[in-house]
Amino acid sequence: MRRCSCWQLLWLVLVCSWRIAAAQAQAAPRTDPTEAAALNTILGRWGKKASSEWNISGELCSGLASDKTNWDDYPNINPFIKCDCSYNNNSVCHIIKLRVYKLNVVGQLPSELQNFTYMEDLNLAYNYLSGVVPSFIGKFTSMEYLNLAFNPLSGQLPKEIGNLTNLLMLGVSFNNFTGELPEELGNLVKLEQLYIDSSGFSGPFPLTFSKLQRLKILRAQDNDFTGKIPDNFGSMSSLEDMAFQGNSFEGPIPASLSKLTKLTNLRIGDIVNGSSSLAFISNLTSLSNMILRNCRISGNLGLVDFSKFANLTYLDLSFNNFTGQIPQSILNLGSLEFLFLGNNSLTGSLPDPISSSLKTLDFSYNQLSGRFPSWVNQNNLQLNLVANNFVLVGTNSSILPSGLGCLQQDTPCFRGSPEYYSFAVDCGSNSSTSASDNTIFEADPTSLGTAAYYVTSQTRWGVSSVGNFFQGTNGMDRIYSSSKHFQNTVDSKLFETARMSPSSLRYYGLGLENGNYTVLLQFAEFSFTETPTWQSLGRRVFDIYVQGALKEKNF
Ligand SMILES: *[C@@H]1O[C@H](CO)[C@@H](O)[C@H](O)[C@H]1NC(C)=O
Ligand SMILES: *[C@@H]1O[C@H](CO)[C@@H](O)[C@H](O)[C@H]1NC(C)=O
Ligand SMILES: *[C@@H]1O[C@H](CO)[C@@H](O)[C@H](O)[C@H]1NC(C)=O
Ligand SMILES: *[C@@H]1O[C@H](CO)[C@@H](O)[C@H](O)[C@H]1NC(C)=O
Ligand SMILES: *[C@@H]1O[C@H](CO)[C@@H](O)[C@H](O)[C@H]1NC(C)=O
Ligand SMILES: *[C@@H]1O[C@H](CO)[C@@H](O)[C@H](O)[C@H]1NC(C)=O
Ligand SMILES: *[C@@H]1O[C@H](CO)[C@@H](O)[C@H](O)[C@H]1NC(C)=O
Ligand SMILES: *[C@@H]1O[C@H](CO)[C@@H](O)[C@H](O)[C@H]1NC(C)=O
Ligand SMILES: *[C@@H]1O[C@H](CO)[C@@H](O)[C@H](O)[C@H]1NC(C)=O
Ligand SMILES: *[C@@H]1O[C@H](CO)[C@@H](O)[C@H](O)[C@H]1NC(C)=O
Ligand SMILES: *[C@@H]1O[C@H](CO)[C@@H](O)[C@H](O)[C@H]1NC(C)=O
Ligand SMILES: CC(=O)N[C@H]1CO[C@H](CO)[C@@H](O)[C@@H]1O
Repeated sequence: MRRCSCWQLLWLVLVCSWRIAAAQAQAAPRTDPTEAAALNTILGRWGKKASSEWNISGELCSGLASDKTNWDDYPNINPFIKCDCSYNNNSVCHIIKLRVYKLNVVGQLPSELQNFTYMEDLNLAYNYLSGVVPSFIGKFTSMEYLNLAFNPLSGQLPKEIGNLTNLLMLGVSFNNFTGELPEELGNLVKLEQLYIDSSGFSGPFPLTFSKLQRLKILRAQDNDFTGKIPDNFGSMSSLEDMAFQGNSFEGPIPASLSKLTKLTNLRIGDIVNGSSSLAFISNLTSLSNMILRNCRISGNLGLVDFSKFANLTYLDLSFNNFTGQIPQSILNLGSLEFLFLGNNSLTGSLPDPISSSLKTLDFSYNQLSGRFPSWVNQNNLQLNLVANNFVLVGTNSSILPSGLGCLQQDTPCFRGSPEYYSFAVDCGSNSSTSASDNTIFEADPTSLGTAAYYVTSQTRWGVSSVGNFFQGTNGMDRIYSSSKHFQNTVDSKLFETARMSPSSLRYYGLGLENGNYTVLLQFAEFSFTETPTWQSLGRRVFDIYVQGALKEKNF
């Protein structure tokens, strides 16, 4: 048996080598020498070598780099290229794709790149490329996919980018640009996806975007865009996914958005002034995720008919000015899982019954009243009812997390009989910690989900957390821990755990004597590194309120 299989092997080897010989006799196509030299220069300067699957030392456009395989099937060959070898009667190869992805390359966008005049797909995302995007970027007129996301690129985005009229996807999220978006972006009429989250842009959004008739995905969160959301956005009729939170747009939200009936994801937030109405959503019935948080929207929510939104799974209308009752039509939606209505002026009592799909209900900070319906008991339902006017006496509130009585609108417990002068919390910690000044920081170990609260057994303090990491990984930890040693503090241990909340996190001192208090909040950063890597890009930004008064903006 053994001998036999050896013979077979030998026979195969012979056939194969004969085939290779025959192919080579037909004169294999050669990589354009200028492009080959440019690539070797670039990768040499960046100190990047190819994996063994790609023959970088010899003919660049050979093997997997030149065949018809999809490079997405070989994510571990990185850096990597793809070539088109059909030029000059199949004798010349041009490099049409280049990826140097997530390799923490430190440097600038090299001028040698401009020799790749046939480039269709350039992916340099997740590195540490600094400096400006050179205007020669406009020469890549064959480019379809350009991804420069997660780099510290700076300066203005050059207007020449508008010459890339074959672009289908442009990604520049998580960079350090300045200035306005060039209005020439409106020339990219084939564009289907545009990612400009957290990239430093400011000023008004260009009106020319209305020309992007094929644009499906527009992500522009967390920049400093100002002015109104252009009224002509309603003509971007292919839009399916639009994300605009974390800017400083003025209201009102343009009514023309009502024409974007293909939208499945709509995220607008943090509108700075003006007042909007919710009327524009009435025909956006394909929506699956609707986030209109902190948008200065007013009106009677009870009069809005949600029954047409059959596919809605996520609805966040928190931090607005809605009045009226919670419409039964919301709670009946068969697909709805997350509902955030906190911080409005909703009145009335909780409706009955609710859809079994619901997992998270946030009604905190409204003027709801009455008793609790039976469903508050529903298995694993996340339910935040703090800061309302519910009737607790005579209600079976034992089914709810304890302490709700102390967390109603006018903190009714301890009225007239305060007991405490201080409290201290080690956020997210499993055990209490004595700090160097002998303050005892109490443990705060309770896992709080998307809409939850609790009050300690001594009713000394409580905490409420609301929000969901949108499309975050399941079970994303809300208590963060680190074994890092923190400098500049003698109480390093206090910083080893922290709570994270995607929308609002509130701590309450209960039963405190009247008087003036000193509030000491201590923060440490332990997620973004200080290394020259893409992991260092970004920063956590939040506002701090004490007793309802804004103390720090974009801290
Ligand atoms: C590539 O382009 C640059 C700028 O046009 C040029 O200086 C360089 O010599 C070219 N060739 C190579 C191999 O980089
Ligand atoms: C790599 O390319 C060189 C030159 O084209 C060739 O001689 C060599 O056999 C190739 N190696 C592999 C592993 O394909
Ligand atoms: C292209 O190459 C083939 C085979 O190598 C040859 O037969 C044919 O004449 C060439 N055509 C041209 C236009 O050069
Ligand atoms: C981003 O730009 C600012 C100035 O605009 C600079 O202070 C900061 O260091 C830059 N960040 C990075 C990561 O380059
Ligand atoms: C490229 O863009 C610039 C600035 O937008 C423009 O002046 C120039 O004519 C464009 N070049 C081509 C070849 O389209
Ligand atoms: C909104 O704020 C901008 C800039 O502060 C101001 O110019 C504009 O008039 C304001 N609009 C309204 C409706 O208050
Ligand atoms: C919704 O569509 C109907 C029918 O096309 C139209 O009459 C109505 O004005 C639209 N509503 C909004 C808010 O655009
Ligand atoms: C909901 O989604 C399904 C499946 O994607 C689709 O067929 C249906 O048209 C959608 N409904 C609405 C109201 O958009
Ligand atoms: C929202 O309500 C608050 C308090 O009731 C009020 O001061 C504010 O002007 C309202 N904002 C809008 C946009 O209606
Ligand atoms: C309160 O609710 C709990 C849990 O559902 C149940 O066991 C208990 O019997 C209820 N008590 C009253 C008085 O209804
Ligand atoms: C609290 O501080 C304010 C302003 O500093 C002062 O006017 C007030 O008297 C203080 N109250 C008490 C009870 O100390
Ligand atoms: C009661 C409460 O928290 N109200 C807040 C609701 O949201 C607006 C906008 O963020 C705040 O200004 C209110 O203080």
